[in-house]
Amino acid sequence: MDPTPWRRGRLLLAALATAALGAIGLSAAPAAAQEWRGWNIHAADYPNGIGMDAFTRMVGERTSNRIRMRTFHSAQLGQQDEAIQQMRLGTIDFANFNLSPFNNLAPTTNVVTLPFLFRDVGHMQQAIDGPAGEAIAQDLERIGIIALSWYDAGARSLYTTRPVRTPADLRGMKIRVQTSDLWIDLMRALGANPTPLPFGEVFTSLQSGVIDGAENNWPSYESTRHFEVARYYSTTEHSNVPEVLAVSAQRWRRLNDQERAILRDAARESATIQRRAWAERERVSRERVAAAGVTVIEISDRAPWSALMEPVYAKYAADARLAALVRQIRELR
Ligand code: GTR
Repeated sequence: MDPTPWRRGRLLLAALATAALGAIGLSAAPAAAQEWRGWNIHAADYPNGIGMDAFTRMVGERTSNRIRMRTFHSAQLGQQDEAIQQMRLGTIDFANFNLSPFNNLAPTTNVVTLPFLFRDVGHMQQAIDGPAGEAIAQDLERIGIIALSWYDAGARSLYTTRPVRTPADLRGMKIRVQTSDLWIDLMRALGANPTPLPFGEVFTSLQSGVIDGAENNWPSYESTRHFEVARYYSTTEHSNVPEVLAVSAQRWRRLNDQERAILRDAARESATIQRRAWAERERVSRERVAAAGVTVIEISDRAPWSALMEPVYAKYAADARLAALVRQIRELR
């Protein structure tokens, strides 16, 4: 039977309302709330956890809880390489990652990992908030990961069970690296014996003597308590590789423009919060390990270290696109 004129009017109004809401990116029926699972390698009180919790809170508020995010801190959802695979499959929805574990998957991440590339943290931020960040975001999107903002990770230095003052002291020492070819070659070029291991296995490997050292920033050295077993920290500051706050492309595809803008803004604001917390935590971590009696070996002359890095640049920044990016980063003032 034909709808009555009255019902026809109602149907028309409903159709118009749906079209109008559609035009501004909302759907007429209230969308079911989405539950998102987030991965974090660090504890909740680490600067990155603080940043992620700020991000999820803002997204919840700004979407009236249509997108409810929960971060599983302390690698509860697995180690880093597995988490990257899960992000690509869409079984983890968002995460904060260091960029090094992407080195073998996204070529431009090698550039920001390169040893002794950045003059200081300000220079690194300029690059990652500018040309390097744009190039890396494109590379990551190709592997199913949407970069939303960039977190600080300070400078990485060596820490060992025996004192290391010069590259010669490193000769033959087994040093843990992240799973990345660049890191393996970098450590080899310094004369060490690189040992790729997940972050969560470093403490016991140091304790049992499987490795003689590792390398990381002050907050990671301190928060993991690696300083209790590797008592020498040599301030080589060999890499300033930053981190990304990212969303799985599987999820991203299903968001409307308004939701995407909310996520991007919240991610950028969370990066400001993370960076502030980072600067503070670097200072606190350094004090804590000094108070625990760690020997800090100040490396004031980095020339003998950086001189050995030529083969790493030759291999990982040779490609024209990557070489151009390195040049562009060096020219940033
Ligand atoms: C930390 C970083 C982690 C992880 C770790 C490692 O500084 O925040 O994401 O990459 O280093 O060395 O595995």
